[in-house]
Amino acid sequence: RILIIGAAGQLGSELTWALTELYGGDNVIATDINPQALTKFDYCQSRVLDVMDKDALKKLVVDQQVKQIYHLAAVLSATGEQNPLFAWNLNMDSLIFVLELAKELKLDKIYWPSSIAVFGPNTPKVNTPQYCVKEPNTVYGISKQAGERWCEYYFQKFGVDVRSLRYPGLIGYKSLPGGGTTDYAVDIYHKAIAGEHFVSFLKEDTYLPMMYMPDAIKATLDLMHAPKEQVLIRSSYNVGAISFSPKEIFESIRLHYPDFTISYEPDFRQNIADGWPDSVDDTRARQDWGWKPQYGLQEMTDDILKHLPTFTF
Ligand code: VAH
Repeated sequence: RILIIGAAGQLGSELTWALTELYGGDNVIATDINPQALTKFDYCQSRVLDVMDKDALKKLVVDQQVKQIYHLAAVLSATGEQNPLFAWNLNMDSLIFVLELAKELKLDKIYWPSSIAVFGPNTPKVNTPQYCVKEPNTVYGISKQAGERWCEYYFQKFGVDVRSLRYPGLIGYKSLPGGGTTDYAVDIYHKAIAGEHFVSFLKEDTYLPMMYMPDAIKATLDLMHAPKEQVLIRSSYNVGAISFSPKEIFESIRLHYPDFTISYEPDFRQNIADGWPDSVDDTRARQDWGWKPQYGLQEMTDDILKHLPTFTF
């Protein structure tokens, strides 16, 4: 069976639906700390699970013959800055426990998301390389950088088949973001459809690497389905798709909503975004396991604005 930890999050929701589609509801167990959020999963199994409850997690893995774990539970970049030690403990303690469990119980595969947050202010900003200086200045970024080191360590030392992607900002209409610095790029669509003015917490020309959720799901499943010998990077792969600024995504939406308006009120998240790349070099993902994004900015906006008005959460 496949266990998803943090299934009710922005990425978790969509991965859970995709994995259920692929493997059938009996083989997928969606877990999250938030019981209400689990009600959206009516085609797979679901249970409340606090990822910090190690005994409960181990019991679930053993009792349910779990062979793969998608460990998505984490405190994201913006929230992490409000509570640094809690974020560090949750993000790191839970990952190391999952890796330890994989080693002890010889699980087949582990998926763990990294992020462009591993890069910092002195990383090359344009076409950021797979290998480069990484001095993240957020707790979230530090935890993702340390997490990548642990993943590679457990692969090299104990043969744990753990795989990872450095996601850019993820944008989708089927779930809401949870405390990240790229959340504005989801919220802006909801405001446009509601006919409301949008206030951007980033400056109009702040470029960030972004990805439409269908591309993120495809990248994740392509990586997880790749033959082991093709997964040559066991820290985490750069994956890119689109790069845009708040002004550009606003303009792409205004083609559909001519009266839509925006203003810019940068807050503490501007500082986080300024330390992240504008775009990433994902040559290795393309070479090793055939990564290829499908969606550009306008295709994403057109697809979201086609579905979001009638999507029920
Ligand atoms: C965040 N959405 O903003 C996440 C992601 C690249 C951004 O890691 O924290």
